[in-house]
Amino acid sequence: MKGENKKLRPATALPANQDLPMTADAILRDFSHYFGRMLGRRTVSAEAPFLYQAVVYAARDRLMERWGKTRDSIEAKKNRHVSYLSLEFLMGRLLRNALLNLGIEEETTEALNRIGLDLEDVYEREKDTGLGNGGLGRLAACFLDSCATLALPVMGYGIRYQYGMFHQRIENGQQVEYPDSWLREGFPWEIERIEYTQTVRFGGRSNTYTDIDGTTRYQWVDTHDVLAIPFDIPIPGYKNDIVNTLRLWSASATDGFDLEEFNAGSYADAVASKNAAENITMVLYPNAETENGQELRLRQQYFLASASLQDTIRYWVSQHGADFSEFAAMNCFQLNDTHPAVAVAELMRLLMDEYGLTWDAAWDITRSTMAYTNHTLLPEALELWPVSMFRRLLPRILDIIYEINTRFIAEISLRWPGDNSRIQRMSLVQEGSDPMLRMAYLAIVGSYSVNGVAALHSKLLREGLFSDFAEFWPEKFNNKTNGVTQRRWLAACNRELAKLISDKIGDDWTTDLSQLERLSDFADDARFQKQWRKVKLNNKTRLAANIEAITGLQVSTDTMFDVQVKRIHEYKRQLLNLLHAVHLYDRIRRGDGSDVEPRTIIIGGKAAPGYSMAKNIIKCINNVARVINSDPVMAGKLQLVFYPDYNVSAMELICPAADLSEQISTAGKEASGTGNMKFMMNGALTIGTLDGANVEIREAVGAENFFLFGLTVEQIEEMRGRYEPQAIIDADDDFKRVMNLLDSGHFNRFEPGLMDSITQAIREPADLWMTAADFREFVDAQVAAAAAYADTMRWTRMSILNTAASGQFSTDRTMRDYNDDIWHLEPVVLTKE
Ligand code: 26Q
Repeated sequence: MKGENKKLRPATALPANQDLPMTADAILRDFSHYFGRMLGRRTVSAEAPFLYQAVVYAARDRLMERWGKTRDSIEAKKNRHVSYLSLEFLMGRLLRNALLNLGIEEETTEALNRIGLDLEDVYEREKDTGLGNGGLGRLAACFLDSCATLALPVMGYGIRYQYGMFHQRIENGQQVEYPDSWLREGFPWEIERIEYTQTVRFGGRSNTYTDIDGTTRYQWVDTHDVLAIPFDIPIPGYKNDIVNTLRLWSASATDGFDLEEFNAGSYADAVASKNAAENITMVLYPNAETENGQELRLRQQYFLASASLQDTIRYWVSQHGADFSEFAAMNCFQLNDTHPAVAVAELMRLLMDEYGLTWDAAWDITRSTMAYTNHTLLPEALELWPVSMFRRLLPRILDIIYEINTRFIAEISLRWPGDNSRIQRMSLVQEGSDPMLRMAYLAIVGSYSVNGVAALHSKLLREGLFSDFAEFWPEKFNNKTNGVTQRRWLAACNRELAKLISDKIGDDWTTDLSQLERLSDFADDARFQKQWRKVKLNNKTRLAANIEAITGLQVSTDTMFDVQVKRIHEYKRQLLNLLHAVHLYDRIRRGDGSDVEPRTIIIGGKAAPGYSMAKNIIKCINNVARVINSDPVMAGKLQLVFYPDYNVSAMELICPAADLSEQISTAGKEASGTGNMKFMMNGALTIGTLDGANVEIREAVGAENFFLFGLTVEQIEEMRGRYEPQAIIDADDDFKRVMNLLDSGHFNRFEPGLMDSITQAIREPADLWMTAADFREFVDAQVAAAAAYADTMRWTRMSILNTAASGQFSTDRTMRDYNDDIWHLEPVVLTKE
């Protein structure tokens, strides 16, 4: 019998299962099977998670078939493919998107209706997968949707944090963080693939030895090893039967973990010490760009990089043996910011130490497979790691980075002999009493492509932050303007608008967003305008109900919904928005509000737990909101809402309901922004500075349909050193009154000093964000926006034109651009059985 078994080929596929029918009948049958037989439940109640889980399993079966076929087709063709390495994938909920992309939303609705259930309630039962902080993480999620839809063989690699982005509650106006235990009730989308477990090493020391050919080789010994266990999540393309993979790594202790360090008597302590290994993937860092340096964070980064690269190499060797001559032609690693940049050195290590390649061969491969995307212009946000920490945690990786640096400096010296200051500027090591590794420079030196995320951002990278590198390697630098997926951010989140659009121009826009242009023909069509307004009103009513449910506030849908939702950060200038709210309050209170257009100002976002200024801003917004909302004089004119626990699902409710989108960062600070695109697509108008992708949004929609204000990047730079905010305040009566109100304690009667930090920041000549400089133009732009809103026909026209012009902000376009210039992938063609 044993002999018989051995004759089986090790990887024989089972005969393909019959395709599951996509009918309501079949879905209901499978739902009942999972609910009753697998989950073992009898009575259906919408509150319990089981109902939702059984629906997921029924959908997942259908994904599973397509997943297998996609994998087979990729393997058969030996297609080139991309690994997208990211510490964050902010996926949000998955069910609605999966049903939409599978094309079975109606059938599933019907199936559940038959047993008296509502699919919308089931959707609401799903927790957000909050494995990201904000824009960068959500961008990765939109990329995955578009790659699957374009049939591009792209696999996401990330970390399966046990705790995702914290939940925010507002207690006494202050942010309080609560853990996000999103896995507690189980996560039915994932498949644990223990067969692809990898081992990641930490600590120990680097050793040299001479091999049989007399070559000096390196060994990393006495390490503390941690297992990386992959969990796969299916990523369906839109109605194309493609299912790609998001692979998330979870840390687990090896059986021998630290056992040797304990004597026999403390066996229980030794087993308990497994925690140290498993901590690596315990929690997502909710940091602001500028907080750096936690050792556990470095462990996470290396853990992701090493496990993912080993996984790719394992697959390569299974297909090609240990011949790496074609590896670079078939693989690309896209680094989502510098967070996984240690992959540059880890790939070198694996190729040299594990597979015996020479430095030059390994370096050729590394430099032609790694590509780096930068997401920030704030110089203080560039990642630096202490050399000392690397030496302790990743000694062999440090050797390799030093060697990369030595050779790189030799290259610079050849081009600019004797230019020592240039060498110091460009070195991967920032010298000092505590020398630091510059991860962005490692990423640039080790990559064949470096891109920014909006035209302005990429230009500023070349001219500023990375100018030395752009001078050395101009051909590496390029731009890839961000986008968002219209499947989630229009088709799924705004079904009523989606239907109105499809009724007018057909539904090709779901995979070709440029089709939306055709809406501009109807911008002045009175009947269409009326329908357009009706949809917006319904969405506002839906959001108003949600706001009332979570805050108790009743907001009036007869007002302009003026929205700013995003992480709280000084550069995003929620404070400028607050100053405007106080200004409107002041006008109305003084009886000067007869021409103030009624508004509901909605602000939402989380502050990094250690970012005290951001937390103060939240507290101040809440204090001002309480005064405004309880003043009867404001009734019907002005409301201010702080929307708590802002996340992906909240945005799905918020962006369809917004009239005005606040994109008011200090010019030159917001790399791109992507919320701006979601709002535009859903017919909101933008009030914004010339920053990030706002520049391209304004070009696309036309200056007359965009409320521009504020200093340009050049003017901001020009003003530094001679900025006098107090003089600006003194010269502006409106501004003076706003500051007087804030100073007077009007918003903090029983909390003396509360407003001091923000009023000081505004008056600070060294204020990096120059909030005061843009106050007057911002207020004037708001007046222009209010006037436009008061003219219903004009506003509706502008709203339609914004949606119509949003075509280029689809991640389908972004992914085509990445593919044309960086990846060069062939779309997967599904092979017939
Ligand atoms: C840093 C140190 C330690 C731990 C975490 C971090 C960390 C985490 C997240 C640093 C940065 C981030 C996220 C950055 C981010 O979201 N950037 C945004 O990326 C978007 C997509 O390109 C842009 O649209 C935004 O402009 C940019 O701010």
